[in-house]
Amino acid sequence: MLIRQAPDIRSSEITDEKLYLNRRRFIQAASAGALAFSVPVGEAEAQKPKGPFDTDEELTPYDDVTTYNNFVEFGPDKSDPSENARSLRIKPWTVRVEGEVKRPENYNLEDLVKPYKLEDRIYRLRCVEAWSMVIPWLGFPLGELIKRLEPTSKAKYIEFTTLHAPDQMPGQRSSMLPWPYVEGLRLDEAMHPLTILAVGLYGKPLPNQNGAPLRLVVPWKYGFKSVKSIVRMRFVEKQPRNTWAIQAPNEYGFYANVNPEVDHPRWSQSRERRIGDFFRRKTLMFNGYADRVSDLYRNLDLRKNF
Ligand SMILES: Nc1nc2c(c(=O)[nH]1)N[C@H]1C(S)=C(S)[C@@H](COP(=O)(O)O)O[C@H]1N2
Ligand SMILES: [Mo]
Repeated sequence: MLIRQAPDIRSSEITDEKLYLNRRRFIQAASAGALAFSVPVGEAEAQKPKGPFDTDEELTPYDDVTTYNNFVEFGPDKSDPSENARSLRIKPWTVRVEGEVKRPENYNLEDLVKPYKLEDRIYRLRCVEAWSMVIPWLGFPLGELIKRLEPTSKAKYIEFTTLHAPDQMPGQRSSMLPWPYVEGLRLDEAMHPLTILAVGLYGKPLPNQNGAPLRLVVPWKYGFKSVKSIVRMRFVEKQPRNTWAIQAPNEYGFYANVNPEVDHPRWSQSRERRIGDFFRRKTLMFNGYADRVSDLYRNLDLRKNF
């Protein structure tokens, strides 16, 4: 269940790499999702990491990124989201911005995203849990959007909420988690340039199972912080409660910074399996982004604030 046979992964890796690297023309993605953007992914661009945070590690194949998912709204198993997420309707899509902010409004997704030149915005980032992947996200820094929305001086945190639509999300018809899924960030974490809102991956609009049409990506935190299919962003004074901390407060906290030195109550967090690899590797502090983000937590006991 957790890993497939190594040879299978290898062959799919080769196919996907080829597909990706040979995509020389502009991808007209308008018909595939809610967003009408076109992204040139040429051979050179694909091979050369160029963003300030890009890793040069091997990308996880597209097929794995889009079939090994956690999205409990579509079922508890890693294969469920890719099988069940077709029922999600992402057009039209509205994001409600509210709370301690000067420009509260219901934003049409296209309007929210329009100012960002997405063709310049490919982020090759690691994400981690018990398994890990390297994904070329397409998106923009959340901080740029926050500046545009102008939070008031009272805003200390942002709460993000996923769509609640049991007719489209079969998992929401059961009580596996308290719905809708909610996550939060401290404002300075949200403003950090490594925190991005993703609208695509591998040069294409996000597949539904990966959180279409808009999701968070916070690469130095465990995967559950990266909330999918966002319909609301609320600027608040107090630390929001987040779904997994509500569900299992002794196992999951608010911060969820990747910390190999602190065990989860039921398992070690010191190693991870990179999808496609046979052996586990050491998990790095802050998922390898410590030099970029550890300053955010100077005054925080990371053992207590997990
Ligand atoms: N709405 C929502 N967002 C979610 C989840 C979820 O169940 N529902 N799962 C989280 C967890 S635990 C992980 S590991 C990542 C997985 O993202 P991926 O499927 O794109 O790899 O999504 C996160 N975002
Ligand atoms: Mo996860």
